[in-house]
Amino acid sequence: MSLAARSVLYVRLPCWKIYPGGVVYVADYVHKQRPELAQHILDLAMVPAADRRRVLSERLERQRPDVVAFSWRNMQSFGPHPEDDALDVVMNFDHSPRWHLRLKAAKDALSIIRDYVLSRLRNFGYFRLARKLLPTARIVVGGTAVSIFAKHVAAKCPADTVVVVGDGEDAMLSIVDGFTAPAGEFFYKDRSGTISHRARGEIFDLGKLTAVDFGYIDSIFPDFRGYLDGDIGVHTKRGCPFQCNFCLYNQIEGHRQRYRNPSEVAKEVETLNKQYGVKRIWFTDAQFCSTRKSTEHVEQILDEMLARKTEVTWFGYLRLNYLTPALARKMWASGMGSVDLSFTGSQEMIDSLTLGYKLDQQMAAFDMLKANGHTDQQIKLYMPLNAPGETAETLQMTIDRINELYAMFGRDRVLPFIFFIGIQPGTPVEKLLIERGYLDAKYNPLTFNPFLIKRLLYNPPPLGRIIARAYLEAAATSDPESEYIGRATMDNLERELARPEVRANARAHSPPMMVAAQRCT
Ligand code: B12
Ligand code: SF4
Repeated sequence: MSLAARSVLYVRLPCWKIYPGGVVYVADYVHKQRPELAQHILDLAMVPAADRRRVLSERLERQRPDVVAFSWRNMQSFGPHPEDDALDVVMNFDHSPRWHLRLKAAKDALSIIRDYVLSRLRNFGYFRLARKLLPTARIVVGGTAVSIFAKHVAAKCPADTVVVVGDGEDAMLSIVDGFTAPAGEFFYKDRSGTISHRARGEIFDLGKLTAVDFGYIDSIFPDFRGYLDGDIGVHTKRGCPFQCNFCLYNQIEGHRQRYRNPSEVAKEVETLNKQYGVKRIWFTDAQFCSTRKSTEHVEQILDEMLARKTEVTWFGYLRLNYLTPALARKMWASGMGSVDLSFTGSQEMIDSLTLGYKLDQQMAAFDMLKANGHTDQQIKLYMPLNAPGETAETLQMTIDRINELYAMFGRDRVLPFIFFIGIQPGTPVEKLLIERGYLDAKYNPLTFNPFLIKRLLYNPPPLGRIIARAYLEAAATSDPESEYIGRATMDNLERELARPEVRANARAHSPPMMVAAQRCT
């Protein structure tokens, strides 16, 4: 296809119901540049599983778009936590003292793996269907999952497919313009099946992302209104300059932080709130508030939201390095619904994970949040338990700090999330675990092998077993109505770690401490 396209069908591939912010930003941007282009969004997450193939083929036949653009969010989605059945399954399978629970876990694990395998195979099947029904249409695939595994995806795509890595706006514009002056980063499988790669030379300026025209989105996306009673994702910036050793967000978004105009962000929130009745916003940045500059940017956005009197509850991943009392007050006043952040209670683990902040500073920031308007909001602690470097002593320090937070905010309001790091491709922790022989250098991160999948969820002995038993005991004995499982788990863990023989055993079998790969500042 060398001519500019006249029509695009965006197909959001199935995942758990979650607002498809990525494809909305792409469609909105392309529309503002090429208003004459006909665009439509079909959201397969909103179509019952049994009907998806039929609905897609009917749409392709009826609409016959020049470009079929798929958006793929999750591909390797194993990151089980207490709100995900998979955590129970993994814990029971490896560590339950009862054989019948282990057997049941093995059965449940097979069904989870089956869904995992099928969802990936079905997605590739949708690409082939598009190629079969529309032999001359250009196929495009983008989204977070693709950004991580682009090369793998390109190898399995039909001919004449562009697999876009990272920001999709400029790449998609160049594709609808005829793909004669390509932009962005992508892999292209040409008509002969040869794959080429274009690295991103230019940087997409996020200042170009004006407030989304939701009237237009509503007109091309029939399921848009089906999301309005939940969390709507709003992006304020892209990129993260840190390198926490387990994280690949900066591979997806880049290391450099790029910002949207605060008043455009606030306008977007205002329109969602006042015209569409949206009450909950998720700021979908890798980190909503992290560096000094991004903290100033956040403050400007909150100032704009306060000036516009938006009435929303908002959420986002936070780091509290540069919090000030004034910003804390604005966060609460503008509707921050909970404090969501990575948490580990020892400076040793913060350094080992290269998280790049001081624990004392983080605890002082909690004090600041408490003193400047906290009422009943939850404090959600995403704890990378038993990551490389964890010892019985560092775990105990984490428990001590959580106890301090209970005293500060009230026990009921603090939610320690029990989760473990997932080893992701290209991260420092992956490199380290290959060096240590925990993983084979040639392992396949997209494997369907259940034992390797389990291994990618890092929770090794000796602490792994102690944590798992504490969790399983909490699941069996605590009442979810009156006690949160993460709190009960940490209590059990504290009791276990107080036993001298448990500590001695943990000490004797601990792997060596991780050497910090790179300190972020
Ligand atoms: C914010 C976020 C969340 C929030 C979402 C809040 C909300 N209401 O939106 C919460 C905390 C709820 C969440 C939950 C989960 N998440 Co999450 N999340 C993210 C995060 C940080 C940002 C995603 C986002 O919305 N970005 C903003 C939008 C604007 O960008 P985008 O979608 O990437 O779209 C851009 C490009 O991808 C591209 N693009 C997108 N579509 C298309 C289509 C075409 C045709 C083109 C050309 C381009 C294109 O262009 C867009 C604009 O530039 C990413 C990591 C990251 N840094 O990207 C993880 C991420 C997407 N999440 C991930 C996972 C695993 C999950 C969970 C499964 C975790 C769990 N175990 O429960 C759940 C699943 C949720 C679900 N229902 O599916 C993984 C997916 C990994 C993978 N390889 O499959 C990621 C990548 C994080 C990771 N671990 O690496 N998540
Ligand atoms: S601060 Fe760390 S965990 Fe957060 S996005 Fe950046 S690298 Fe990832």
